Amino acid sequence: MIPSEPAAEHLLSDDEVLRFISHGYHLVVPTFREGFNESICESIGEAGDGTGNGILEAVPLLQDVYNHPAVRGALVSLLGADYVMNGHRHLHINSPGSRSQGWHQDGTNVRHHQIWCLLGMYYPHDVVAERGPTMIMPGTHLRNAPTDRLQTYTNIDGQIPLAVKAGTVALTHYDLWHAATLNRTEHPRYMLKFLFDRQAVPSAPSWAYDAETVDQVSARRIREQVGPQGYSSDYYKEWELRTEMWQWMLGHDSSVPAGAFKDMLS
Ligand SMILES: O=C(O)CCC(=O)C(=O)O
Ligand SMILES: [Fe+2]
Repeated sequence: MIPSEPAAEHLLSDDEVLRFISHGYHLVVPTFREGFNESICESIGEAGDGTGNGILEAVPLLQDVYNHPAVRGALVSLLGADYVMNGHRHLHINSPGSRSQGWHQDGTNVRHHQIWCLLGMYYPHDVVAERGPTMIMPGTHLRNAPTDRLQTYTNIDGQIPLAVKAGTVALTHYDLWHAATLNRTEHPRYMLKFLFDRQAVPSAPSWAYDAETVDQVSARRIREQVGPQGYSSDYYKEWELRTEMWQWMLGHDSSVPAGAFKDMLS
């Protein structure tokens, strides 16, 4: 499948982009051809663990996941039309009887509050709660955390297990806190992790921007409370960070040089 510009219907709305800014993730549920996810599972079983960055060569069909118009629509909306797939990717096999991972943010602990990199997690089979879903904590892409302390946290009020339907692609901000959970079933849980990089500071919205309703939508989303209810001074900081990220996405702030944060991530 040759990727082309996503049709307008596949671009995210203002509300979806703003929801990503406040929650740090967006789920895409593409409709694949009959038997597609099953074929991927079979090929993964044959390729086995240890393919590392070679998983795309081992299972070339995976390219169709990220070329799917609904997935491309979300990627273009969040990263701009010229985004690129990063060379790092990994098949995460969560085997029966595994233990939970500690909470973590991927990469070195240099965080930023723009959208330079997305983690794309594709699940080729249904993931029920018992089959070791990835746990995420919405909103934490704006919470810088010491990695050594973070891994000692256990259950957090508001955490969400990605118990999803086969074919789901979860796009998260690179800094979102997440962890694999224990697999209580007799079947391995597969997750394909691919990274996507933004190439340039936004100069204009790359999603389905609607000038008529955008102010109303943004006012609501920027102040939305994500995570545990109750007073926290962190919320005030978060509202500022969301405002800055939104202005940046709209193309109103070019003070961050292109690539400045990408260099830190690599
Ligand atoms: O397998 C998962 O659900 C998450 C794995 C993960 O986040 C990691 O190994 O960095
Ligand atoms: Fe991770």
